[in-house]
Amino acid sequence: MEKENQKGQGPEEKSEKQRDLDKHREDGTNEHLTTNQGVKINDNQHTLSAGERGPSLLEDFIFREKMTHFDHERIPERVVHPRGSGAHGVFEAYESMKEHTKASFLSEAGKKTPVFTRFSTVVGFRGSTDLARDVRGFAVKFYTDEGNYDLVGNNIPVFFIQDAIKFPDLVHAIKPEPHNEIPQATAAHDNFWDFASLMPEATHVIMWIVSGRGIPRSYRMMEGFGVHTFKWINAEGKVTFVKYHWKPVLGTHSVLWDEAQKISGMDPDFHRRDLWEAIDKGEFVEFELGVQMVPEEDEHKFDFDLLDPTKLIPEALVPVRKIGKMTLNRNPDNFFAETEQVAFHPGHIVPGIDFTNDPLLQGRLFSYLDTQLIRLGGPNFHGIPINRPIAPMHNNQRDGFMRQQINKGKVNYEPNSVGGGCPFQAKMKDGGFVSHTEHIDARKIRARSKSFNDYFSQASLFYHSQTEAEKKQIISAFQFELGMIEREEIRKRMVGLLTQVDKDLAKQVAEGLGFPFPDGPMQPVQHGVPADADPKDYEPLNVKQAIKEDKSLSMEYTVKGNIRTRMVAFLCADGVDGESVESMKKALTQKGAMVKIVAPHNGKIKTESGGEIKVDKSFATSGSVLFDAFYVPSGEKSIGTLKKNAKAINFMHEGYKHCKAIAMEGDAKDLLKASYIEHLVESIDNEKQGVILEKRGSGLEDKFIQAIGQHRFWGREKTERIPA
Ligand code: HDE
Repeated sequence: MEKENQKGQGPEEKSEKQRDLDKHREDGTNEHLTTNQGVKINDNQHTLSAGERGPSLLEDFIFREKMTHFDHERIPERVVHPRGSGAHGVFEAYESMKEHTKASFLSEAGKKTPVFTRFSTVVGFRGSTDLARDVRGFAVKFYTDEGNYDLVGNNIPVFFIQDAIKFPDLVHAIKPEPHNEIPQATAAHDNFWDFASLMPEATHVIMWIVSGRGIPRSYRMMEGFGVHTFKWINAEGKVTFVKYHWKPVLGTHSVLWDEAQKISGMDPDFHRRDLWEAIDKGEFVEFELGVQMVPEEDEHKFDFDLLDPTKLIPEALVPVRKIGKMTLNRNPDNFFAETEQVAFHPGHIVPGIDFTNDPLLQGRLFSYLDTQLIRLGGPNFHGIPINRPIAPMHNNQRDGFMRQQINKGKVNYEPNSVGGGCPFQAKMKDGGFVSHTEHIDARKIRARSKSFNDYFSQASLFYHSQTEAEKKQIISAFQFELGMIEREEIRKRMVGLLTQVDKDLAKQVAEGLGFPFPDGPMQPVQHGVPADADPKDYEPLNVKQAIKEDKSLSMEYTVKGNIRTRMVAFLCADGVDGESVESMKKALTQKGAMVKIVAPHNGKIKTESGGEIKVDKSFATSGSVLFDAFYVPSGEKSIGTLKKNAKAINFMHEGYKHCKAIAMEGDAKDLLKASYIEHLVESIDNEKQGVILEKRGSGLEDKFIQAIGQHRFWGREKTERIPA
């Protein structure tokens, strides 16, 4: 058997990090089974025992080693973001950013830096569904030539809280409740909404989570954000504030909540599988890195505080400048060794980049190293292959559990003369890291600037920037989330907060929850305040945003027309017209879409002309929610069989209800007669609404490709009446 050769980077293209990892890669193909000491094992089937029916012997070092290792296989999962998926790749700078930062990896056009990226959900445990309504983590480790730089971001640009000291409360409130560990991977329970309703600063992020952003279509189709404002420093010491953005080349897309719930049952690894399969097929994953730059002197020009992590800078005010591209092109060889053991830390920065005084970021700088100590078992986690920098590493840190490095020499202190002063400090001109010498003259206090008290204006901006279809989803998401809680007073408090965002939104949510919306004022906004503080200091500021809406906040205006890696189901049965299958398949795959044959049974189906087609999925193991679009090829017998198959009919109902592109060739449209959607299809302008009913040769393929590129057709009427 040949040793496994990973798809992705060929040996000649291998990055320095890949060559570094190669030293640790192990492949047992054509090798003997051995103990950890390298002793070849002759019998892996039986424990050493006293006779055939006698007791096992303690001296069996082979058994003991194997069992002991197994007994210790588990490590604690991450306290947040435990479920994730990772991939290797490369970052390539588009242009030199030297004018603004001395960071070497951004210093010249075309410069390449290896990366490892991990996407994650936040709340669910390691084995939970990918489709939870949640924030997604988007953490990138750049192995730069000046040391590792970690950009540990999320797919939502704002956070729940303004101060790190509230993080344990937030996480306790959102995780399963402590007495019975219910519910899993969801915020839809009393504790979270109780907390949120008392933390008005969370309102903005909540608006994002209840929108489609909380249920992405794919890790490859979501934006990423650094969230905090960071500082860039150039060689002259000049500061520029930056906000980071990752823009997916395939656009930003989501699923609907009804789909998310069903996918969670059918394929809880949906996002994990999607990422893995795309890379495995050579469909590498691309994100452009963008920055919003604000000169230091403009820090106070905005009607919000740049240090407040519950605020974004609207793109309409400061455009995003695209400065490079990340391409994820290689799956990990081993999930645990790489994806589980990778240790991100916002404190891993390189010269040219620095922190701001965002109080959330400041707290994170403590938490990440602290958590790795328990999660990865000690202070030497930087020596685990996936975490090691490619930049040389020398210092006087020594010992500790699982030390990998063999530090040579007599000297382990500094200053020293015995070792000639080595390793020596680096001058700034030689790349030595120097913190930005910000002037601070302050009293020690526990308080926050009043400029942080605008809790609602950007939540309103977000809501008002959504299309009608997106607003509808937000309203029904609130109705679901708040409908799941038991305490009426929490619901009312939340609706009270929503009145600050948009009255009509609050009214519709209240209606769905079944309580009358008060004509008069709702109860005042409540907030956790320090014991001796004056609650007036926490009252919301009434800030008017400079703009009323910003298109970049709606997903409607994302990239369209690209159907690469979109999943299209072909509904077929015995007797299908083989040419109808082949010509559509050819047209779609030429554009990069993925086609799966879905049929009543696994194995093969026969075509009208006696040929055979391999089935990818049976109706028993599949469903419309796993696809972006579906096509029904012609073939009288095939259509006749599908008509009698309830799962096939349900497939169509769901696809229609979820506003996906549909194509039916020739007599295939007869299948509509067996469905509930026949009269709905009649009442709409089919093509405009993504239902293509044509014969081959009349532009069927092109029209279908165009429709898939539109992703969803919100104008379909009465979809809520479809029994699916
Ligand atoms: Fe994290 N966060 N976080 N977080 N976070 C962790 O670190 C923490 C925050 C983010 O794929 C933990 O290694 C605090 C914001 C990602 O391995 C922990 C606060 C953002 C990941 C931790 C925040 C993030 C983490 C758990 C508030 C977006 C997964 C395991 C002060 C900008 C990284 C670990 C991966 C993971 C602490 C808030 C992103 C406990 C205290 C804001 C993507 O250290």
